[in-house]
Amino acid sequence: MRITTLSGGVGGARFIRGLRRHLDRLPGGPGDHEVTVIGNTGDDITLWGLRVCPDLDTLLYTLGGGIHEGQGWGRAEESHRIQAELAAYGAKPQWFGLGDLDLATHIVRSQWLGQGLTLSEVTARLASRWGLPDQGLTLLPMSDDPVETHVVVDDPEADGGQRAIHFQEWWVRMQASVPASRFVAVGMDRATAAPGVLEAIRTADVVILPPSNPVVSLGIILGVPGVRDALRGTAAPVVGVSPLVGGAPVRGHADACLSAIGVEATAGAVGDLFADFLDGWLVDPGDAPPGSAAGSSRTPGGLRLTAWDRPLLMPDVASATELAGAAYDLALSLRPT
Ligand code: FO1
Repeated sequence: MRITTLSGGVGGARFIRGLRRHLDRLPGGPGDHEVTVIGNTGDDITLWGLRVCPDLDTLLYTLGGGIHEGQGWGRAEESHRIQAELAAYGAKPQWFGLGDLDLATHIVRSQWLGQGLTLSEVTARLASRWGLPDQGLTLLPMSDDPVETHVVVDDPEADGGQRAIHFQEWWVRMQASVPASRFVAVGMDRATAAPGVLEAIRTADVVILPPSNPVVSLGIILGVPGVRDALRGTAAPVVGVSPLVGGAPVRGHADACLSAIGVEATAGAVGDLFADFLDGWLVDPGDAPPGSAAGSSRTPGGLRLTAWDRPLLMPDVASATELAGAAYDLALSLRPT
């Protein structure tokens, strides 16, 4: 089976790691299922002349076994000697922590990009080092063209009373504490889907949207020309997993992002964001309308909800494997017989 997923950073990566483990346990064994991950690149930032791709790196490290498990980003066994030296020189910014091992990824990616390789080619090389192909995992950036999510915030001192800041500054330095007026995917107007992205959606047997941020991760990938149409047109069942439990994000600042686009922070409202292509939506038991049996309730927009029978949380690999298995089974149940 060919499974295609769209993913942001931490939650998506943990879910896909669980999905891979679930598929490996199925009777046919690991070789029976190929998983393609379309990774968000809107979080990308250039620092000290280096191209940093946080969501792609979180996927590489999580799926390749090098992730800092507690943070969900960056490397395990990390040191920060270079960062301390940069601070000693007064190099800016100092709010984005780059570890010594992580820097090797940015250095080699920047070198290869500088030699003319595409982001897809670079990502394939990085994925090979992390053993993803051997696991039946293909990681594709959503686009080879640079796209950066910027956040428009109110600023009385700025012209017009607003200014745009890079997503990472809003997310990391401000911890999303400043209300976002809107998000702009800078470069999206000139971007095209990376090679294989639209095909992976169109030819999939199953498409799954992990519990990534619906606005700044999945929302950005959906903005890549052709992606949303491919999701609407694919014969594969498309199943998503709510990133909210009881109106709050499981992690990150999805609620701050949703309020910026005027969407209620509920599983149903988020599901309705994708109702034009979703066939199933897995929600926390507390988020299914009261009294509804699994699979029989609907979002306000009419999307069919299926309540998972335990919280959507993924505190460990085993729970991620169970949740991913439930999403996969829901998708299989929606395949035309
Ligand atoms: N997140 C933080 O909260 N603080 C950091 O200093 C930080 C550094 C960082 C470096 C590399 C990287 O790949 C991710 C990093 N992140 C950091 C996480 C990152 O901001 C988010 O994971 C994504 O951009 C949102 O999914």
